[in-house]
Amino acid sequence: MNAAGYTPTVRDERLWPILEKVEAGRRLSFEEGMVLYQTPDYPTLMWLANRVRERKHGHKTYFVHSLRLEFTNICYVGCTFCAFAAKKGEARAWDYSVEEVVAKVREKWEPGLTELHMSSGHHPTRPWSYYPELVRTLNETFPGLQVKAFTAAEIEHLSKISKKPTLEVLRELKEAGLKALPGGGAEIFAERVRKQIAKNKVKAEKWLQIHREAHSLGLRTNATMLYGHIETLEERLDHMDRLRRLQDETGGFYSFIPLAFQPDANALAFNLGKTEFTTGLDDLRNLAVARLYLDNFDHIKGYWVMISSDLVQVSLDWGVSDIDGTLIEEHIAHAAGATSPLGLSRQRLVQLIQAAGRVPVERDALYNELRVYPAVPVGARA
Ligand code: V47
Repeated sequence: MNAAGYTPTVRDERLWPILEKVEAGRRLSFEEGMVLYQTPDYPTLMWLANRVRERKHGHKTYFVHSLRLEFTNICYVGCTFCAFAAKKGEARAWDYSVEEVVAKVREKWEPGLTELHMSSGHHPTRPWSYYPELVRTLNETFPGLQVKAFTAAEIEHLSKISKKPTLEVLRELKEAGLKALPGGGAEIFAERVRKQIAKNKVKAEKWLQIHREAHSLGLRTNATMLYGHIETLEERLDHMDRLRRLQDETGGFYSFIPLAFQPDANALAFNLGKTEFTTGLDDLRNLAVARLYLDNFDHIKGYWVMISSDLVQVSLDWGVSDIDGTLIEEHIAHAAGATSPLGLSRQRLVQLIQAAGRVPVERDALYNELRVYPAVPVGARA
C-alpha cells in the first residue's frame, strides 16, 4: 500500500523491492534497471513510471511551439543509421546561406513561435565564421525566437574546422545568442555499437564532455538515445547510466529523449537487415525505464515524430511529461521512413494531451511555462 492508498497487482516478485524504493524516492541500481527492462509485468512497470511522473509534474504535460530547420544535409560522417545525409553535388543535397535560413524561417513563421531547433550535417567546407554569424543574424532578425542548435557532434566538428577548443566554440556561439543545445548525436555510447553505427562521429566521452562544458557555461541541453537497432538492453541502460552520472555532476540536462530507429533508406537497414520499426511495447517500456532510472532528469520526452502521436498520447501514462513540439517541418526521421506528419499544430498537441486526461503546458525552449491550458473533464474529451 502506498501513500495514495493503492498498490498495483504485482505479478513479478522482483518488482517489490523496486516498488519500495520508488515509493521512498531512492535511487535504482543498474541491476534493478535491468529487472525493469526484463520484467514481463508491464502494468506494474507503467504504474511505477507514472508514480514518478506524477510526483514530479502531476498531470502537467509540456510542449513547445517550435520550428525544425536543417540548414544543410551535406555531411561527411557516414553514420550507418542515417538516411538524411547527402554528399555535396548530389541532387537531393541542400546548403542554405545565412540569408536563405532567414528566408526559410520567414516562410515557415507562425504566431507564437518560440523555439528554432536546428541540427544539420557536418559540412566539409563551410567556414567556422558561418555559424556564429547565423546565430547572431537569427537573433537580430527574430528577437524572442530562442535558437536551440548544434548537437555535441556538430560542436566537435566546429572545433575541428575552427581549430578552437570545444569550450571556446560553445562560448562564442553563446555570445552570438545560442540559448540551448539539442540532445542529438549521442546514439548509443557503448563502444561495441558506436563502432558499427557511428564510427566517424564524436566519441562517447567527448559527447559527454561537450555537454559538461555547455552546462558549465550555463547553456542547458538535452540528451537522446537511438535505440531499436543492434544494441542490447544492457547497452541502453549503460547509456542512461552515463547520463545519470553527468546529470549528478552538472544538473544541466532538461530532458531525455529516446529516439526509435527509423529503418528506411539507410545502411544499417540494408546491411544488417534491420528493416523493422520498434514495437509500441518496446517504446513504452523504454520510456518507463528511462523515467525510473533517470531520477535526476526533470523530463522524459515522448518524440511523436518517431513513435507516432497515438503512442505518445498513451506514453503520458508511462512516464512521459513532455511531447516536444509543433516542429512544422521535420526531415531527419522522415528521410528514414517516419510515417508521422511533418509537423502538428498547437491545437492538435493540446487536444492530444487533454484527451489523455492531462494538463497541457506550453513552454519555451528553456522550459519557462508560457501558458497552462485547462484540463478537460472525462465526458467532454475528444
Ligand atoms: O542526432 C538519425 C537521430 C537525431 C535516425 O534535443 C535517427 O529536444 C532514428 O536529436 N532513426 C536528431 N533516429 C534528432 C534529435 C532530437 C529529436 C527530438 C528532440 C531533440 C531535443 C533532439 O536523430 C540524430 C540521430 O541521433 N537519427 N537518423 C534514424 N534513422
